[in-house]
Amino acid sequence: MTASLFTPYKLNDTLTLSNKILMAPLTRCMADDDLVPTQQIADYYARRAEAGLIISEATIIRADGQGYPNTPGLFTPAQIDGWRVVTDAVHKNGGKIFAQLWHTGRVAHPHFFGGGDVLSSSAQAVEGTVPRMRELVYQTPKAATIEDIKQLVIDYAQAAANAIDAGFDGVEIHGANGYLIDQFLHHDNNRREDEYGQTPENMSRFALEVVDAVIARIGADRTALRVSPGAYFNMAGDSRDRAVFDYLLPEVAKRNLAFLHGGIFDDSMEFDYLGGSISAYLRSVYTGTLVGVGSYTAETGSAAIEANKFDLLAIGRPFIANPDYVAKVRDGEELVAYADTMLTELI
Ligand code: FNR
Ligand code: 8K6
Repeated sequence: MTASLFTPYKLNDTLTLSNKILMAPLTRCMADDDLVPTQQIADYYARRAEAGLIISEATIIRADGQGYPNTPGLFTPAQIDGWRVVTDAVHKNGGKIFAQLWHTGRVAHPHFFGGGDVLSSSAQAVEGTVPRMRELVYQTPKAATIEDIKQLVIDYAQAAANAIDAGFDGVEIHGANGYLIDQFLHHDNNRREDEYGQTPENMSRFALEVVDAVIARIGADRTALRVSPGAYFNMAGDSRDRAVFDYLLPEVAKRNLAFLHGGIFDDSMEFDYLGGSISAYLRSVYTGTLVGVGSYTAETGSAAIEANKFDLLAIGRPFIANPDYVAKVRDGEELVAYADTMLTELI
């Protein structure tokens, strides 16, 4: 029933995965106060090295990208050294690991970085308060200037270079879930009237500039992208968003990235303006390797791969509950059910 997950998968001439199960990026808020990953975090990832590829928890590219407590960074020498301990531990156990590069945009809060502006595509605040820090109300962001945008692109590329320096096998650019890059891709947030707004080409410009800058530093073989064409988190959907992704994704496909990854919690969710689920929509517009995700089991994910709905399966919450997820699936052993209470500990 799950045999299709256990064959190797060649991403490109640089990287071959030993199986088709990816560990999805999972924020754990457990880095130390300098946003350095700890030895406990290294041990946590090392226990999961049997995954064909681990994608790290979202990792901020610079200080003003932080929106949650104790999320790790990749912009100081100490953070790079801390991640090197993680990647060494994963490699020692025979695994591979990509860093997920993150800037939360308007979901950032100055509480975490000592004050200053919160940047986004436009001055549209996200509603509500910061999870786990309920007293913090999100503030209205500053619309990034052209100068700000140029610097952000440079900082994504530098974080990618830092990731390689830290021993990662590659990076996944976090363009999903309503964070900075996604804030340019949806009309709910992007109200710009310059070359970064209004048309699909303009709204895709920032995402493609980041992708191109990262490729220039570390190579397309080691670069991946996660996107949420259906807005479902930190953002409202708009039927005009479809045209943005219809333009963006074939452009991304031309760049021969390692893979494209959907960003969604439940892939059975259907979006009217996309004509169906996230994976079905991505498959229809994107020609490269596609990672499916969102409330799959090994059985349903394997069946979806056999039906050619996507190529690789990312597993999130079950990997929090089962460090030995891959071995359990392979051996047909029962899995421990995930519960939110497990988030307080790194098992
Ligand atoms: C997530 N998810 C997530 N996504 C992402 O791109 N970067 C991240 O850092 C996180 N962090 C995160 C933390 C926690 C606690 C959860 C539950 C989820 C989303 C995750 O990668 C995945 O898309 C979903 O969890 C759906 O997959 P599962 O859990 O149904 O297999
Ligand atoms: C405290 C840090 C958390 C950071 C990342 C995101 C994790 C969230 C977990 C729950 C989120 C829920 C969202 C979504 C909607 C689902 C619709 C099917």
